[in-house]
Amino acid sequence: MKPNPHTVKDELLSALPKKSARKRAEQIVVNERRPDGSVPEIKANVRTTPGAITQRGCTYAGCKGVVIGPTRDILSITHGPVGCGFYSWLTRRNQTRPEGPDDANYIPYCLSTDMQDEQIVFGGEKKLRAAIEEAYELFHPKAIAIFSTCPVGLIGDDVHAVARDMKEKLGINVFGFSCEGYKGVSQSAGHHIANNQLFKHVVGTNETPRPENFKINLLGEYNIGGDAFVIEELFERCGITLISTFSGNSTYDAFANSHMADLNAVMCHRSINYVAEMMEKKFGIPWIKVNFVGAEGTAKSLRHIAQYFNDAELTERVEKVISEEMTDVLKTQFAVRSRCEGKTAMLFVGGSRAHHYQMLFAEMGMKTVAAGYEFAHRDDYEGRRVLPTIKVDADSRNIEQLEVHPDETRYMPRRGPSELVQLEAAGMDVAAYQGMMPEMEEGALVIDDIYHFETERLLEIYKPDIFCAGIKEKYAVQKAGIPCKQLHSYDYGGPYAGFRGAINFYNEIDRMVNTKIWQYVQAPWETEEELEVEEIAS
Ligand code: CFM
Repeated sequence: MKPNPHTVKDELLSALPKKSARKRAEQIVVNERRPDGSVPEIKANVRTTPGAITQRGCTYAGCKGVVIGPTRDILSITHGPVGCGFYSWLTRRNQTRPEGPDDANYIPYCLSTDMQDEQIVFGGEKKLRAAIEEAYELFHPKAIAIFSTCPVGLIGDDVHAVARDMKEKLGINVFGFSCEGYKGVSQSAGHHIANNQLFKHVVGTNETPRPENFKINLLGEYNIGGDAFVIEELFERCGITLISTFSGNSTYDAFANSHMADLNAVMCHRSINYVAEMMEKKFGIPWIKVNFVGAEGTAKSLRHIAQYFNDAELTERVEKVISEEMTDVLKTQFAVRSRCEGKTAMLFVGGSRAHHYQMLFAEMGMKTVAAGYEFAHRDDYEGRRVLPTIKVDADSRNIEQLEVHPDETRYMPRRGPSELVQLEAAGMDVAAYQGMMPEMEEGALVIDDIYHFETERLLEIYKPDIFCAGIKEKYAVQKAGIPCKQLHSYDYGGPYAGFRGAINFYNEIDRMVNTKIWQYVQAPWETEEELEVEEIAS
């Protein structure tokens, strides 16, 4: 029997003390799609209840790991005790492809100032300076980025002053990030901090003209498991020029030159919407939301890009690529549907994938019965139309909000107001994102910042055919006899983006939900033998 989501919600809340339950209730929502297109309000981007086991990461992780980490030729130095650097070293599967033997790639390295008690007491700026000089001598990079960890903020080291001095001394770009782990309620704060500094210190610093046609930036695609490689290849076949990707398979120069693009295509809205907005304001580059997860999403996104440039030849090439790819996609879809139709999935991950991957499951005939984000904001759930109603709390106010104005010489609106209206009339959302909930079924459970206790209860109540989360959840889920697909790292698989990625995903999930292995999972304490031992003991 299908569980009643309202009863499930009450059940999840019943474990909490009254006051906590009242607060938590606002973060658990049963989805409705109202006639005016709105969805229920959900509380998001707020502190986790102390004591709850959260899936979240820290602000440093969002800045150093997520946004800047995938860029191969910015040398990253973690200013702090060695653990922060060590444990964030190569833990995300952002791949990169240097163009030749001379193209720098620092991703395999881990650089840390290794702060000791002495620096905590007397300050760490001197050691940071020495570390930057040493790193420069060793690598001669184009740019160095410094990332602050919790103690740096607590003792008040001025990483920005050090960066300014070293920039002057070394003659390369050096910039710092005040991304102390505690700075926000989750890694989301780190995204914002990374966006700000990239925008201030890098974007627009390389004026090399780009004579090509159909120039775009892809924002919020991090090349996990090679996703960006698939998308890059699609663009190339379509004749779309990719100036830069923020930041999968990216380089410093590409960021610096990114203001030459005529369109920003935003894949992960949560992590990079700030750069999109700031580039619009400063340079006049419009942005649209795209999604290259799922064959349908990929086709739609390519079509929207073509529509934006409004060129017959581009449109023709895009249509040709789509039809070439769709034959195999549909063949695999047909095959897996016979085995997967009607099966159920739950997705609790990050700030954008819990939405995007529902599309892939739908293409296989599978239903998402519950989903949620770790650190998304209300606009990622309900759509950007709720932005004016989002209350700015003390935690958000803590993060710098850059004031951006049109550039005196370089502001050039790529599309006039009437052209933008036309694009919107043709079904394109310019500077808009509809959010996850309007695309979820009525009655689906939406849970923000899910607690581990809730994960376990959901597994027991719904017994979904697959649960998608990360490495911290994976083995607990599998011990419950349910397969877990990691949507952060792809379990060492992928790519899952684009058409070929979709085929990969269909096949992988088909294998996972149809294997018989899980019905043999039995915990040792569930066997008779164990019970007997227990009886003797009692
Ligand atoms: Fe964006 Fe990401 Fe995600 Fe994200 Fe992430 Fe990631 Fe993610 Mo892990 S940038 S919000 S902070 S799509 S690392 S590539 S998988 S939680 S859903």
